[in-house]
Amino acid sequence: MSSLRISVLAASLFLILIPAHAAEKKSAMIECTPTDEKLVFDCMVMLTGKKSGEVIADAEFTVAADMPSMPMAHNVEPVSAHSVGNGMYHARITLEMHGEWVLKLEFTKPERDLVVSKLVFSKASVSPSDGHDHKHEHKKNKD
Ligand SMILES: [Cu+2]
Repeated sequence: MSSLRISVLAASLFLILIPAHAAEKKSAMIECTPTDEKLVFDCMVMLTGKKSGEVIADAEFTVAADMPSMPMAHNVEPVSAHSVGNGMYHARITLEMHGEWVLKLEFTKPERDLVVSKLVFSKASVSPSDGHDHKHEHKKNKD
C-alpha cells in the first residue's frame, strides 16, 4: 500500500515539475563571419522551435567553442550572446586557431538546454562541417 502511495506522490511531483508546455527542441541557424581581427568571428544565431518554426526571442545563452579533434587542448572562454530581436542573437567569439570547431550554445532561458553545431573556421570564411575529419594542423605545412 505504501509503495502505491509513494508512486502516486512521485507522479504528482513529476507533473508539478513539468513546465506548462514542455520545452520544444530548438533549431539554431548559426552564421559566422570573419572579422578584421585575427581569429575573431562574428556569429549570428537564429533560434526557432524545431517543430513550430516559431522564433524564440526570450533566450539567454552563452557560446563556447571546442575542437573535436583535440579535446582539452583549447580553452576558449564562453561568451554571452546578445539578443538583437526577432529570435536573432549575436556573439563575437575568439578562437585559438583555424579549423573545425564545435560551438556549444548553453541555454539558461527559456530553459536549460544545450545545442551544438560544428563549423569549419578559416581565415576567409566559415562553413558548415561536412562531418568528415579535417586535418588538424598545429604545425606549419611543409612546401
Ligand atoms: Cu587545435
